[in-house]
Amino acid sequence: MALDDDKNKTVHGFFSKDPEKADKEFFGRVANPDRRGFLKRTGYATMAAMVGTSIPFSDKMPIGFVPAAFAQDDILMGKDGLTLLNDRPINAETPPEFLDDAITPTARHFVRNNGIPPEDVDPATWTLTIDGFVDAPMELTIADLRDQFEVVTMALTLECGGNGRGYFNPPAKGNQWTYGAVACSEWTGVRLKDVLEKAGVQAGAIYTAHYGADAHLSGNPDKLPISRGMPIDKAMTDNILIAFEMNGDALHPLNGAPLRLVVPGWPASTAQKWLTRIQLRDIVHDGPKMTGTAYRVPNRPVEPGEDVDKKDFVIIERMPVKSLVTFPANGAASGMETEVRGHAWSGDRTVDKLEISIDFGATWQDADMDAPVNSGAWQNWRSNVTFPIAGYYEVWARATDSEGDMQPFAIDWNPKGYLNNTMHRVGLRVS
Ligand SMILES: Nc1nc2c(c(=O)[nH]1)N[C@H]1C(S)=C(S)[C@@H](COP(=O)(O)O)O[C@H]1N2
Ligand SMILES: [Mo]
Repeated sequence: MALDDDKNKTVHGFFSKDPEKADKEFFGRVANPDRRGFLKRTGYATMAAMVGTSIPFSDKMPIGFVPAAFAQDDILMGKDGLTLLNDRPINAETPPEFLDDAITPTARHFVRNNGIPPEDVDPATWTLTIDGFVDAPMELTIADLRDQFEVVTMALTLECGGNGRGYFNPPAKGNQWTYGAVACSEWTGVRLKDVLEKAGVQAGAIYTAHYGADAHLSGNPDKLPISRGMPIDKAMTDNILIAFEMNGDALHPLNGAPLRLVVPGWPASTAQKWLTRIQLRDIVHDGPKMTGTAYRVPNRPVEPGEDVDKKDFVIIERMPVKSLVTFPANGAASGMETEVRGHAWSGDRTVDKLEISIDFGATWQDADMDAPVNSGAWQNWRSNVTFPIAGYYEVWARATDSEGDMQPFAIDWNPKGYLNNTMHRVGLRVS
C-alpha cells in the first residue's frame, strides 16, 4: 500500500501531535492500550534495551513511534523467543536452547509478574526508602545510590521457585513453568549490604521486607501483589544487589525498571522488582506471598496429592542444585559427534561436577565446567559426545554441588510445585 506524498512528508509531524492516531493511520495498528503511556514516555535507553541493541537512526524516529519489533500484540515488549504462559499478569519463560549464552541477554530473561507493572516510571525521580529497624532511615534516588555506594557489576542467577512446576503430578496450580524460569544476566547496582550498613542495622532487625510499585490485579490500591523478604543474615551477603542496569543498559520494563533487587540462589520472588522500599523488621515478614503456602514446602516428604496442614509448611530458602542442556535443543537432528553444553547452579553453593549420559543413565561422563565468574553466577559446562550408531538418543545432565547434593531422577511431590530440580533430558535424532 502506498501512502500519499502528503502523508509521507508529514509522518514526523503527525506522530508528534498524536502518536496513537499516527500509528493507526500509517501502519494500521494501535499500541497496546496497556502500554500507551509507557511508549509516549519511553526514553532511548529503554527502547534500546527492549530491542536488545542500539538504534543507529534513533534521532530520525518519530516521537511516540512504536518499533515494529514490539508491535501491538507484543505484550512481551521486544523479548525474543519466550513462551508466554499468561498475559495477565504477564508470565513468560525461555526455551532452554535460547538460554545458551554464558550471560543471558535481556531479551531472553524470563518474566514473572504477580501484578501489573507501573507505567509512570521516571528513573530521575524514583526513590528507595530504607526504614524500620535502622538507626537512620534513608530516602535515596538512583543518583544517590550511584554517588554514595560502590557500583558493582555481577553475573547473577535468578530462578523462580516454581520453575519445573509443569512436571508435577498431580498437577500443582500456578504457572506451568517447564525449564525456562531461570537466567543469569549481568546486573549493575550497589550492594544491599552496603546500603543497610549505612542505614545502621539495629539489633532487633531479623528480617527484610521488600516493596515494589506494581499494582494488584484487582486494581485495589490498598493491596500489594507481592512483598517478600529474607533473614537479615542473608540480606548481608555481598552478592545481593540493588540493581539499576541489566547487561549494560537500563533494566527492561518487565524486569523491574528502573530499580530492583537481585538475590541469587534463593527463589527469585525475593528479588523485588520496581523496588521502592526495604524495611527491616523484628519479625519474619508477613507480606503477600510470605505466608500460608506461598513459596513454602512441607517440612517432611508427603504423598503425591496429600492435603498438607498449613502449619507443616516452611519458607523456601536456597534453591537446589540444578542444570540445563542449552545445546543441542530437545528434538534436534545431530551428526555422529556433537558438542553438548549448558549451565549448572546450586543456590548459595558452587557446583563441583557435571555429568552427562547418552545411554539413559547407565554410564556417565564428566563435562568440563568453568568456575562461576563471581559468587551467585551459574557455571558454564561443555562436553564432546560421540554416538556409536545412528538413531534416537537422549542426553541427560546431572550436577553435583559442593555439599555432595546431586540432581535426582525424580523429586518428592509438594502441593505448590516448587523446587523441581530433576535432571534435564534432551532427545536427539542422530544420523
Ligand atoms: N514487584 C515485584 N517484584 C517481583 C515480582 C512481582 O510480581 N512484583 N515477581 C517475583 C518473582 S515470583 C520472580 S520469579 C522474579 C522474576 O524476575 P524477572 O521477571 O525479572 O525474571 O521477580 C520477583 N520480583
Ligand atoms: Mo517466582
